Amino acid sequence: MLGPHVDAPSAQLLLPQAKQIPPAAWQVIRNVLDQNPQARDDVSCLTKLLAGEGQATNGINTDGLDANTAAEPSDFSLKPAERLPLTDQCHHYTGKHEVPWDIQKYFSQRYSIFSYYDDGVHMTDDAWFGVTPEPVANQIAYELSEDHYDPKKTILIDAFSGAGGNTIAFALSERWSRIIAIECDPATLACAQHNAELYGVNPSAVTWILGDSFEYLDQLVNNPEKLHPDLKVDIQSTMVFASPPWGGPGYRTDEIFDLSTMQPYSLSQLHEAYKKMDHLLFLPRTSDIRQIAKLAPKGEKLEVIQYCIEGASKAMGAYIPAEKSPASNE
Ligand code: MGP
Repeated sequence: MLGPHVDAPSAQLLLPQAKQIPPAAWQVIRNVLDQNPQARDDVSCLTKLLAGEGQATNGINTDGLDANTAAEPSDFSLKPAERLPLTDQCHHYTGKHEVPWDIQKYFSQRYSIFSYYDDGVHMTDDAWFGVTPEPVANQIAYELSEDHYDPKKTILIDAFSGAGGNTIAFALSERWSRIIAIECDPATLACAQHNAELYGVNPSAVTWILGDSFEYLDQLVNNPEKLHPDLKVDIQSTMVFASPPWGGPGYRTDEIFDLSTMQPYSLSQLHEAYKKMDHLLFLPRTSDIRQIAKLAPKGEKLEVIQYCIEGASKAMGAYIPAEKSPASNE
C-alpha cells in the first residue's frame, strides 16, 4: 500500500502494527507520504499530519513512535533476535553411539519427536529432555485454533521455545498473526530457528527473542513503553503458552508432582508472570491438580488435559484464563 515509501524511515516504524491498520488508514498514510517528503524521514512530522486527518487514522497507534526513533537499538534490553548460527553445542546425531547415554532414550524416539529428524533437525543435548513431541505439539496447536479457542486472541507468546517443537507447530497452523518465541540459550535458539526453517515456517511468522521470558512479560505488562517497538503487543489479544523446565526427568519418581517445588520456576511464579493473559501451561503428567485448581477464577472451572502418545500420558496441559479486572468481577 505504501508503494515507493515502504522503506521510508517513518513508515518502517508503523510496520510492526501493519496487520492492525485498516486499508483505508494505509491509504491516508500513503497520501501523506506522497505529499510531504519531510514526513518520510521525520516521524513526528508524520504523526502530526496523521493527527490532522481525523477519523480515517483511528486504527493507527502513533503513541511513542517519536520515542522509538530517539532510542538506539542498544537502549533495549530485549530485542528481536537475529538468525543465530548453529554452534558446536547444536548436534544432529545420526547414530546411537554418538549420543550421550542420558539422552539415548530420546534419540530412539527421534521420529516421534521430529518426523523430519533426518532432514537435519538440530538439538542441544539439554533440549532433548523437554522438547514436545510433534504429535503433541500439533494437538496443542489444533486446540488453540480459532474453532476451539477464542479467535480474538491473535498473538501467541511461546515463553520457553527450546528447540522449537511447539513454536513450529503453532507457526504451521497459520492461526496466529504474530508468534513471539523466547529462549534464553543462544545455541538452543539457533537450533529452534534452524528447525523452523527446515519445517518450512515462514520467517516473518515468528519473532524470536534471545532472553528471559519473565523479563519480557514483566516489561510487556508493567512497562510496555520500555520495550523495543517490534516486541510490543496488545495483551488483550495475546495468550501465553509455557512449557517450562520441570527440574529434569526426576519428576517421574513422584506419584503426585508438587508444582510448588518445581525447579527452577514454581507454578505460582509462572502464573504470576502470565496472569493478565490466558495461559496454557505444559506440566508433568502427575502434577497436583489441586494446586492447579486453586488458580481458577472464582466460580469457574479449569480445563486440564492429559496428552498421550500410544495410550501413555506424556504431559498435562492446564488452561488458565486471564485474571478478571476488578470491574468485570462485579
Ligand atoms: P519423559 O521424561 O521422557 O517421560 O518425558 P516418560 O513419558 O516417562 O518417557 P517414556 O518415553 O520413558 O515413557 C516425556 C515428555 O515430557 C517429553 O517428550 C517432553 O515432551 C516432556 N518433558 C519431559 N521433561 C523432563 C520436560 C521438562 O523439563 N519440561 C517440559 N516442558 N517438558 C518436559
